[in-house]
Amino acid sequence: MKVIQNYINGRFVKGAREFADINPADGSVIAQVTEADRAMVDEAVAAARQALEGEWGRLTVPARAAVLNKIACGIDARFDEFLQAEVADTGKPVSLASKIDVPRGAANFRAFADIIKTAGGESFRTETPDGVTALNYTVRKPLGVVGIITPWNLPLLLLTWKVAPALACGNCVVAKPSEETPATATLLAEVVESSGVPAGVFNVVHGFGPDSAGEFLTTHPEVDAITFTGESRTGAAIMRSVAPSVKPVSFELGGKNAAIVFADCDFDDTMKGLSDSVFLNTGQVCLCAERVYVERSIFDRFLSALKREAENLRLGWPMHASTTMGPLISRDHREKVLSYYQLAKEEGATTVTGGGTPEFGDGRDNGYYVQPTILTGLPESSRCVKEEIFGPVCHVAPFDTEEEAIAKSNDTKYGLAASVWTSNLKRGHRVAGKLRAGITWVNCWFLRDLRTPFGGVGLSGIGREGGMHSLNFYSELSNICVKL
Ligand code: NAD
Ligand code: 6OD
Repeated sequence: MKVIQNYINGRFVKGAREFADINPADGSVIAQVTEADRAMVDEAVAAARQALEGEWGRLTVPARAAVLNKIACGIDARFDEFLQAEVADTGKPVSLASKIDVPRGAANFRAFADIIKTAGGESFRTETPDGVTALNYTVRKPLGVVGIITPWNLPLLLLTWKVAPALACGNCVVAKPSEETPATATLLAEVVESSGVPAGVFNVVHGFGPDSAGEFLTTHPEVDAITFTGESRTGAAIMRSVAPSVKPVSFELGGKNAAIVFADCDFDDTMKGLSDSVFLNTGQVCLCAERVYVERSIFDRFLSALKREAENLRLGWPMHASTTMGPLISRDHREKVLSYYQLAKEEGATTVTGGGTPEFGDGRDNGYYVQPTILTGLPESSRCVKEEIFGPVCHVAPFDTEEEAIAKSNDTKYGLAASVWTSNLKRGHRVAGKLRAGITWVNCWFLRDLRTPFGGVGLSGIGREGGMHSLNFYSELSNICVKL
């Protein structure tokens, strides 16, 4: 049986305990993962701190950018290994992982290599009333040791989204990937090592959250900052852990995203985009739409078309090229999603399609598949309309006026993403400007430019990453004031 190891201070090391890495498509064990205990997390943090003082700390910005580009090439060179590991761990269709997850893993390193090379600073010439003149200018310094905690839905993409800017800014990193999807983090460690990154700069510790590697890392006094992507509730727990040492945090958390569909939309394009926004990655993208508001005049036509889209999804083995929807990540997560399917019925929903589990008559029956599901008829106050489900499911409701659609979309404690579908671009701009979300797409979804700010409002997070926003989180900006 394959063993997935930790990577600490430039060595691949086993922990005292092991846990199973499960293939969600059929429940089989892919590998054993060795869990880092507290002493191993301590060792990783100490190695990272020491590496700050060594060769890494002395590298120039162009040299660091060159290392990042080398890591990107290293991912490209082992594309198939990353692809197979990611698909096996997550159960996502190979067509999706080969288009988004693995290429983005490499693209994140290339993007931040470019961004750090071209980033300028601020400067001000100061003139006081009593005739003193000074020049102020900013310099960027690394934060130090950055703890990175990531989830299972886009494991490589979301890890590299944080590792790349952290390294670009000259930090050293200890990363704790999700216990559900450990494989590509250790593969990334192999690539980082072969790219000539000194020992201790990049470390991977495997394990769980509470009372395991996640908590050991977030409570560690020698970690200078925490960047976390995951559930809002976990973000709150981590906030409590870091509070005593007042560390900077960047939190990318959950969502209950709305889509607004106007009657004047390009119906076919909207249907394709909207269907992706609900069902892509089995609905396990933080940006997925779980609340869809449709202008009443096209409501029935829209519902029938979305039902057809859902029923045309091909639930299959993840490595088959024709598969368009894989399983959920785990047995526990399937129980959670199915409990919402049941709750919807109890809350009075009409289940337009789905609502249960598929039957295959083969090994997939031991996996964690659920049917893509469309609900309608729920009051806005119901739990299924208010709480993040994180599965292939949405609630569709009609609206009569633009104001009503905006008010309903904004009636949430979350605020990560939204989308607006209309051929009237004036309205698209207007509505997008009124939605309370970190990103609003008009006539598209999950179209990402890595230079743009990414993050959420309310329960969806704290701070922004992306482009210069990442540099601002992963570095300390210092002002130098020189009297002239
Ligand atoms: P999760 O919060 O359960 O776990 C995320 C990570 O945190 C894992 O590595 C886990 O081991 C670790 N963890 C859990 N408890 C911890 C603790 N007390 N201390 C330290 N670490 C701890 O999230 P998940 O189930 O892996 O991911 C799904 C969630 O992530 C959804 O809510 C989704 O919306 C959210 N998400 C948000 C974004 C975003 O960019 N806003 C992106 C992807 C996923
Ligand atoms: O595309 C990205 O860069 C990004 N951060 C996506 C997040 C998706 C959440 O599940």
